[in-house]
Amino acid sequence: MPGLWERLRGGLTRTRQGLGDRIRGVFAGRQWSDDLWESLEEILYEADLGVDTVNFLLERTRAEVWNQRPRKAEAVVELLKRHMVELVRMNGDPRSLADHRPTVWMVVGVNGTGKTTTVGKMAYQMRERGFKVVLGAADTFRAAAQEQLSVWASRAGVEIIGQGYGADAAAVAFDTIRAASARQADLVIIDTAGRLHNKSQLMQELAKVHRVTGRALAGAPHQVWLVLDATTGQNGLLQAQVFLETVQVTGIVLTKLDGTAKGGVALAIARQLAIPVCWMGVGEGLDDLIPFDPEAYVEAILGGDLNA
Ligand SMILES: Nc1nc2c(ncn2[C@@H]2O[C@H](COP(=O)(O)OP(=O)(O)O)[C@@H](O)[C@H]2O)c(=O)[nH]1
Ligand SMILES: [Mg+2]
Repeated sequence: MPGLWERLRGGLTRTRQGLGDRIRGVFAGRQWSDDLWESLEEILYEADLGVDTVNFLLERTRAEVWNQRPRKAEAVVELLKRHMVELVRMNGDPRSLADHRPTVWMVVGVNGTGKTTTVGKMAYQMRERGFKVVLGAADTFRAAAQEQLSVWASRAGVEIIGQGYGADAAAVAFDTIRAASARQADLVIIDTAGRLHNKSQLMQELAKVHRVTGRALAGAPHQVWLVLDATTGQNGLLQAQVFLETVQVTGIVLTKLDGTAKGGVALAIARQLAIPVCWMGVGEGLDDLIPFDPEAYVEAILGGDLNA
């Protein structure tokens, strides 16, 4: 099994081809000159960073280039990298568990972004670390939803609580937390629906799940993870907005980074949503969820080979 760094680098291959490799193609071995700004700007735009994020990063980099007057073009890339790392840095570690048990995580997002898959991967990872995990099947809108989560629960070797298709999602969340408390579990992860009959109904349901969760256990949910599909790039950010207005999202899971060149969208998320990206999905397997690390991420999209 390849290590975290190899998996991250592998998952971000297409993004690196669009960003790092192109920048190196233009900059490698060259002296810095101001007409290179234009090439840099163009490459960043094409990587789907968005106007605002590109301007933000380039303004900061420009100010430093002005002061430091680097000779080599590669030195400018190093300055840019530092600003990217700053941008995606998070405070503390939202992935660590709360002091008291159980910690409750709620997973939300548009249908098909990878919520259920992410819940399964998180469960596996936390169980591997020795925690007792219970899953709540609160996507009761689709007939097959609970079954899909059950498959992940058995793969991950954790328990699942559900009431089947059509049940009240908030009641499922409540039950799950009560059962997990009784069994002295460490972590509850609640999967939710991404689609109901209409958007406002979905948002009402999520708000209710959130509220009832807090009634089952004071302080819960401790984290609300919003799952965004990286292949949707900037559009995904627009979709995210409605979730942000409804539930207090505390961190982002960026999925499907494998097979897209839009992995730079993590920078745009940090800048436009001001919510940290905390996890990256790089495949469909149990092991394909990587805790986000700012330095490693920037090195993976812009860098040469760290291992070299
Ligand atoms: N390649 C890839 N596929 C993913 C990833 N995460 C989820 N998927 C796939 O996306 C599809 C939808 O996932 P699902 O978890 O059912 O989404 P949900 O509707 O949000 O619960 C499934 O086919 C998953 O295998 C990822 O990180 N990479
Ligand atoms: Mg699902």
